[in-house]
Amino acid sequence: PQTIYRKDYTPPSFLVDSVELGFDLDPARTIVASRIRMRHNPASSSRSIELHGEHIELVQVRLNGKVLKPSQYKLTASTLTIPKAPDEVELDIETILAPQDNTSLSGLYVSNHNFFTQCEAEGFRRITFFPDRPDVMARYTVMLRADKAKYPVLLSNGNLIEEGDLGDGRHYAKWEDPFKKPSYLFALVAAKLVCQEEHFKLADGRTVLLQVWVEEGNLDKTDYAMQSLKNSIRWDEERFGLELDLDRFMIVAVGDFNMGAMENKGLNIFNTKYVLANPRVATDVDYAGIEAVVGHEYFHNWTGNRVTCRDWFQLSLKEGLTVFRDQEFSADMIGTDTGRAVTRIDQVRTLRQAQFPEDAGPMAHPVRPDSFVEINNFYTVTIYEKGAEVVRMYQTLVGREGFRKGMDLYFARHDEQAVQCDDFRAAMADANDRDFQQFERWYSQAGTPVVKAASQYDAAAQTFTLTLSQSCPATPGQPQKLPFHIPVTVGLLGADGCDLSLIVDGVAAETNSVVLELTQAEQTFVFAQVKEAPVPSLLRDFSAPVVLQYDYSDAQLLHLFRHDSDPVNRWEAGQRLAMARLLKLTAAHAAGETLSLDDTFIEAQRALLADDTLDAAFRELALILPSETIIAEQLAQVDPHAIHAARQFMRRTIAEALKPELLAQYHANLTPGDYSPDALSAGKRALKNLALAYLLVAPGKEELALAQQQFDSAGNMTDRAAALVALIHSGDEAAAQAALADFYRDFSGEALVVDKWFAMQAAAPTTDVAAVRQLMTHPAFTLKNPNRARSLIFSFANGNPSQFHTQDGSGYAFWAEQVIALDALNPQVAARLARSMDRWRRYAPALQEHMRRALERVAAKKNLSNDVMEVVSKALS
Ligand code: B3K
Ligand code: ZN
Repeated sequence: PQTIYRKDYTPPSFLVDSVELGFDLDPARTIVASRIRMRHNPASSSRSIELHGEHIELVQVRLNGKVLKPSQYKLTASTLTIPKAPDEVELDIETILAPQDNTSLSGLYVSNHNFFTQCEAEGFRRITFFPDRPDVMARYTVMLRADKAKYPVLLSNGNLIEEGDLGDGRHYAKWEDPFKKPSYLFALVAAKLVCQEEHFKLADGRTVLLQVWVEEGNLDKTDYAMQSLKNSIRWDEERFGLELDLDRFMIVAVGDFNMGAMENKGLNIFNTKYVLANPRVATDVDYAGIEAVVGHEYFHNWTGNRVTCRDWFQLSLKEGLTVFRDQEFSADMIGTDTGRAVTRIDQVRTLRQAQFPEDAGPMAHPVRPDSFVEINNFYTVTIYEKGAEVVRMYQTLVGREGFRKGMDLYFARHDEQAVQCDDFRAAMADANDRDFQQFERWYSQAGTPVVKAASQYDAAAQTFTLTLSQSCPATPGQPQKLPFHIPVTVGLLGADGCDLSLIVDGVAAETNSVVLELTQAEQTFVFAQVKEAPVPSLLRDFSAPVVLQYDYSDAQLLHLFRHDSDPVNRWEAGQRLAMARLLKLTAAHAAGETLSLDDTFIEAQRALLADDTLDAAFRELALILPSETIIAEQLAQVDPHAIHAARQFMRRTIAEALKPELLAQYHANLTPGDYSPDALSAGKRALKNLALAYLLVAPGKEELALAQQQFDSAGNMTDRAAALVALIHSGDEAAAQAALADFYRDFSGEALVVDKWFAMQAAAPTTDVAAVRQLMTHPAFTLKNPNRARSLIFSFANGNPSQFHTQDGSGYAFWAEQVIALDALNPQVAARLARSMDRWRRYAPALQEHMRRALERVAAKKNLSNDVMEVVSKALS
């Protein structure tokens, strides 16, 4: 496989003014006629037309009306080149494809008898020959023709300008997109679907048509997606002054989809998981996911579509920014300060669970990568979540208003252009008169920076001196790193728990927190008029995606855990207290010692649990122990069984010690009445269900009865699923099996709920490889549907460490088999599963050996996709 480098970028030789596409849709033989008007790009020295095309049959190509002979062009498995073309060119190209055989779900494919497309990043070339690169932006007109009874709904980007019958049982629809766009934003849908629709008034007075399209029978699950879409439109108007630029905006749900959703211009296509919800089938987490993803795809209309990426190395330009926007949207929708903090804590957990490990592993890459083999492998937590952190840091450095000024300048400069991350950085710098030269390293250097803090209090001088130093571990291809520009938000707590007022390096801060800018390898900041020895609250609101090290004593952490005015750091103090204990317990277990837990931690948890002045959602987060994955990341050598045993011990000890409080909270946080997914109610359910989970760690009859009762009488999926998980983890195998059978019987017709049913079992520590293999024989299981494959196989490999990493290596052998089987169907999904082995070098030697063999077995497979090959060869290198 060939590596593609950012430094090799060259401008396109020809620019496209317009594209007319005609589709005669047939699952076995779809004919695509394309007319492309092109002109030579003065910025290019090449005169040859370079088109991409894959897995499609070329029927004919005409240039300015004349049929080209095969000698007049060069056709390879992935390109069509026409040398020495004139300045102005009209190309007519006819291709044939078989959507029903397309199991990769990239390009034009069939899902449950309906047609859908997915073109990002490079799927358009599976439909027709085209300069399939994001810096070629053109206007599209699309004519769709299909059987009317089978495909009554024909959709594409933009506006419907004509529709009618063709006489032979077929009909047509013609769509025109008024905006220039890159090919990756093209979409069509030809399907038997129904829609919920609404006319919606924009801030500028225009009325637009909003539609949510789903399969018949799912119409009762579209309300929340529609509501979220309307909220998104309003929010972008208010927060960023950005308006919907089309007369019509459509969301379409499809059951077979590689990722969450896709922002095609005016025609967003969604995984059903992020559209369909009603209280019976969807959990609070599902509702929050729908709000976030509907927002995310809608916000792409400006950050991604109107202003797009010059090349795929700039992917985070649109993804990091759009994730930041959807995060802010979700936070603003809750509206309260703690609500905002709760969303922030969730973001930090995701970073630690997934992004920090990526940044420390074989696939580590900068937010703006320098090379890749397969771009689809780079839709990563680094590009998305770390990218969002980078955008957030601008806002931390220049403030909300300054950030808005930067955004305004970005759109003023680059509307309808394909640009680079540097252009965004320049807009932020210029609008705020700031120097963001050094900030560029956040884009070019991979790895998670480590910030070490040390402090000294001088009682006589009343000064508090904080020394911050930074370093960043080596990552593949980057042995040495230069200092980053790191905003470190700091507050100081007095003995009474209140924030002290701050005077830093002679300047009085306006608020209780100050943003220190760490730009050197080491820097010292002096706080003046500090009347008492403070406890520093460092990296408030997680102001930078770094690992912060400070030698806190337990007493200091307990102080922060009780009093910090910054809820994120309050939570963080609890995590630090827990982590220190988990690491000790893990070592003790490995050494065969008996385990014990001190009262200090338990008492702190007891006080927090009973503190009704705190939001339930916050208390729930503060009570969750760091995950086994996050614990593993702290260790030079990972023993998954010791980690599991340590964490389970700690859970059991807490559960036993806090039983009365847990029961009290269980009952205090019931949410009777009609279900509502709002943050307050969801927070109560989360705390109540966490209490239930704890009570079921080592349950007696009463606790089992409580879970059973909740399972039987739950009025919503959040409570039902939580009760089922609690029963599965209770150790009462009979109760678990009975509940699982009931659940399946009640929900076998709901694909997304069946996914949950598989996922819960896959992640249970009682489920071993043999049990997963058994589940694969269930009639509802199929590898072909990505959601289903993820629910069982990914949940096992990534969510059940103590069973996946068994001593005999059978988990890894299973992994290798499934990667290979998936690769034959869907390389993108297979490559995601391949990532489960990223951290193999950190495991105990015996496990490592099994893991290496499993990786080698995959790497040795003939005809492996580039997708999987890139992942396993980087892991092995
Ligand atoms: N832009 C798409 C992701 C496409 C992934 C292609 N492998 C969804 C999103 O980020 O909104
Ligand atoms: Zn996105």
